[in-house]
Amino acid sequence: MRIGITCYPTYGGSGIVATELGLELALRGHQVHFISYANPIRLDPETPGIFYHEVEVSTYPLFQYPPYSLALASRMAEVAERHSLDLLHVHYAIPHSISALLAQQMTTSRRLPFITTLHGTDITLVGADRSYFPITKFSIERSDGVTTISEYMRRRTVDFFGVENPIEVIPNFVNCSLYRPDPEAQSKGPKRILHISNFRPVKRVLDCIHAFAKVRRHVDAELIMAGDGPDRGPAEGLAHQLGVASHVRFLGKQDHMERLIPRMHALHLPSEMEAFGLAALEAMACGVPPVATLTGGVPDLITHEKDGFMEPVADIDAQAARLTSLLTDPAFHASISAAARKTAETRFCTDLIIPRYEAYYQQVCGAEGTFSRSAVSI
Ligand code: GMT
Repeated sequence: MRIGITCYPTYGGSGIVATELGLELALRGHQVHFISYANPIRLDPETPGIFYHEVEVSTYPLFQYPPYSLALASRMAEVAERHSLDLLHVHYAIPHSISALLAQQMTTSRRLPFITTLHGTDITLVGADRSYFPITKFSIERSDGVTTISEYMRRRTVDFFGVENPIEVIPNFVNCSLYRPDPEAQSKGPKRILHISNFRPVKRVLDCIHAFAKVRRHVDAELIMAGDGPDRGPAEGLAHQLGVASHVRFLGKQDHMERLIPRMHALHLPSEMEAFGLAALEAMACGVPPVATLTGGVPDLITHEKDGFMEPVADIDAQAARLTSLLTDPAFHASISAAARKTAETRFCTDLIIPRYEAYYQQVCGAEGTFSRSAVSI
């Protein structure tokens, strides 16, 4: 098939999922066209089957806010016509879904179906905002297909927006060959706790520092903070205030998480809300047990006390206790680590999940009557 994918190209779970999906689809013989304002991180545009089309947003003195959504719609329609796309698949509802709807209307040669994948904050924060609620609801209702990444997200979308169109749950996935344990790297140096996020308030990064200060009372550990965002400064300040700054490393944005994660001994994900928790899945695939919060779609991924832990949001003591036991009891660590890897392999590997997207594309295109067998390149 010929698929147009649009996502936020910078750091963030939805862009990562969209990029990995595109790469996997290309490997399976599909033609994938990324349409965005920047080349998505993790995307090598030289990959066979992958094409990248930049959206240029011209400014004009009248435009206090340059209309990216309109420039995106124009580019989507142009790419769809020029490359005979079978469908558009947009990640994160606002504004991508509305741009896709416009592109569909601008495509006159045939009907161009579009699928929207809801990732989390597009529903729980942006979509819940008064100014975006109506357009988010409209974008879901007008999509030819809607997927989301956890059963929690499906329920929440239906309950909150009252939409009646079916929403397909296709969970996040991980490449289990790329993300894999590295016991030798783990055996070197001190015990290491990892946090990965975009350091937004919803991630509660300060809880990582508070919990780490408690862990250090029992074990000579390091905290590795990967990513960047508004709460990085406050987290650095808190590390100094609590006297642990020399044991905390802020790495900033990282491109190769598959190289970093296997060296760690635990992942701390204390988020207020997680629609799924892709970082936890990537850690589990590397045999790194996650200590997360009992929130949103996390229970779709983690089985508490078997392949990871879920403690209440803001319960620093409980989270620190779990991290401490993982770092101080090697046998316990080994059993959770093995179970975490097994969960990733048996439930969330690319080989299991990508065919579900392919089947859904066929279903949506079939329903539209636009999808022709001759367009299939596999
Ligand atoms: O919060 C992030 O990490 C970014 C955000 C996004 O929309 O880019 O991530 C959401 O999508 C990820 C991929 O599907 C999910 O794994 C995250 O749980 C979800 N984040 C939240 O719900 C806060």
